[in-house]
Amino acid sequence: MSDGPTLARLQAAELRDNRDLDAVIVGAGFSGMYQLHLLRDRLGLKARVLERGNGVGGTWYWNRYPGARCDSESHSYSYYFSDALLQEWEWSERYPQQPEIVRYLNFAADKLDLKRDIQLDTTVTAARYDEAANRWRVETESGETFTAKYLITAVGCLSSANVPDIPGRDRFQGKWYHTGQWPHEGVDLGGKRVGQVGTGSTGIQAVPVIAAEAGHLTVFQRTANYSIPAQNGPLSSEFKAWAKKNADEIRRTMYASTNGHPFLMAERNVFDVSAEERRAIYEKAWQVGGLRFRAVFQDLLLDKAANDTAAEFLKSKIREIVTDPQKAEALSDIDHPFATKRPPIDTGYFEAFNRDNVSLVNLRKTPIIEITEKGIRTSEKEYELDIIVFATGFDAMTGSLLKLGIVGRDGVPLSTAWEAGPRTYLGLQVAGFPNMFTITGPGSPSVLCNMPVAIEQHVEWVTNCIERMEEKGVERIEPDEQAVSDWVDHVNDTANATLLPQAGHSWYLGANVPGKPRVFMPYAGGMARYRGICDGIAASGYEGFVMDGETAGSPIAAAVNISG
Ligand code: NA7
Repeated sequence: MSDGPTLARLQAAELRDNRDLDAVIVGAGFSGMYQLHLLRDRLGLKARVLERGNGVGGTWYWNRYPGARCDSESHSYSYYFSDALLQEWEWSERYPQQPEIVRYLNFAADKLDLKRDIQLDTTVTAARYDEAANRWRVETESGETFTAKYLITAVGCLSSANVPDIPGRDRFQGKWYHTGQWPHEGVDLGGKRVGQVGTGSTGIQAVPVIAAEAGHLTVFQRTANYSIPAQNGPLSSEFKAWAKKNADEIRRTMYASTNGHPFLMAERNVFDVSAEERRAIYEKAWQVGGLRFRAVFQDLLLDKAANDTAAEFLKSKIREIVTDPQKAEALSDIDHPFATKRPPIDTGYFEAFNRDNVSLVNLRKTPIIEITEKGIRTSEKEYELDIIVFATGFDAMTGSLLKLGIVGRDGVPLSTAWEAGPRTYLGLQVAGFPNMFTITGPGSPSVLCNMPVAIEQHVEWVTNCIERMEEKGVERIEPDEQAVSDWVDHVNDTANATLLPQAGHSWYLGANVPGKPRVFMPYAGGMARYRGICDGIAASGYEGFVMDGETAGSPIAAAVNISG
């Protein structure tokens, strides 16, 4: 007798079972993977990750452009919750390259046996809250439906590509690519005429690598940018051994720091030292390289006059490096204070403009009019190109969330709730969307922090919250409207106390996407302070959240003072 029908029935039952879950997690990057591990292996819940890509890695699965590398130092760009992972993995360079990060995340997924609960090639198209059942119904592009008590978005902050809608884009006869959707098989740039639009962190990483391969590279720059040399290089065996041995100390430093990096902000102000001393401090920081530069004075983002000294130092470096005076002028004509946009770090960016095969078009003087069959036409002339690279960034922080088609209580779409900009409590929950948690959501430090540190804090907080709910039989949690309003005010006040909003065209503000509301999205109060606020709120019985219809009040006025 054949056991075919029995097997088919069993498989069908198992599939049904797999679609009726405790938690659906969307996204298999750093956050989704850790969230799965904690919900499944610590709380024993039935959880499943739905992932659009064909592999784990999240942001790093997609961002395969030439030169793609993380700007956090590799020994801090790791899961710190597991000593086993920390001790076993070895990074090769000071900053990890994209393929190495994907290898690392696969290593972690295999070690933790996560892949059996990660469903790849699965794009979520809708997630609707069913109030009567108190369940989220999650639909996918292929027509599957999952239901779960908890919906956890782990979609990353920089995953929704922003391809500018320049007239004529579709008639271009060459090829165009966005850096965040780079073909997995790579792109042959050899001898080609390449045009690159965009000089943010991505564009600045890509230029030297593309220049080395292309026949000619034309960089179309709208906003000139600061950049600090990464001073990348292989990690010595001594450093690797030191990092493993001192993992606890490194973790403590990251937790105590403003931006979750493995170094602390110097406790001095710019004008505490003489001009000469200052120059020497900047020079040393330039030699050390990377984001450490930002930490040499504590008031760089608080005092415009202080910031001007760093800005002037960095502009003078550009003028020193770039030999063509016209290029040097365009590259150093920077209109925003240093680090008010995410400060890029580079390997040979400004030096690349000294190559014969690299030219620069200043779009402030000669803007792009259209894309033609042959290339890009500015107000001055047409540039003939074989390939256009859009290093034009992302619909950051909210883009990927809004794409999920989330609909909360009373049929209110998230896009409606956030019409005037994102409104969250702690960047973790949205009023009217019960049992939905947004890992590194808008209103949390996220992109202002070394991401794994921000992610681990969020995932652990969410897990503790869910654990408590399950223990106490709580069916629903969502934030109180007043707590959300207070938090949004606090996020705004915190940003406004810094120079950050002065970069009027930054993606922190949503200003890079036409029509997007201008709201400063990440929490600028620092990671250490934010952690204290979240811990305080949890310890107080989740003040500001409504559990099963009962509100615990709005604690923000008190909570923001928790850890100054
Ligand atoms: P960014 O930082 O948003 O940079 C995008 C760049 O593209 C920036 O130079 C933009 O100029 C430029 N841009 C965007 N649209 C256009 C159009 N229409 N025309 C010309 N130039 C344009 O994105 P990245 O990918 O570099 O970095 C994102 C984050 O990833 C980074 O901060 C790290 O956290 C990792 P603009 O400045 O808007 O004038």
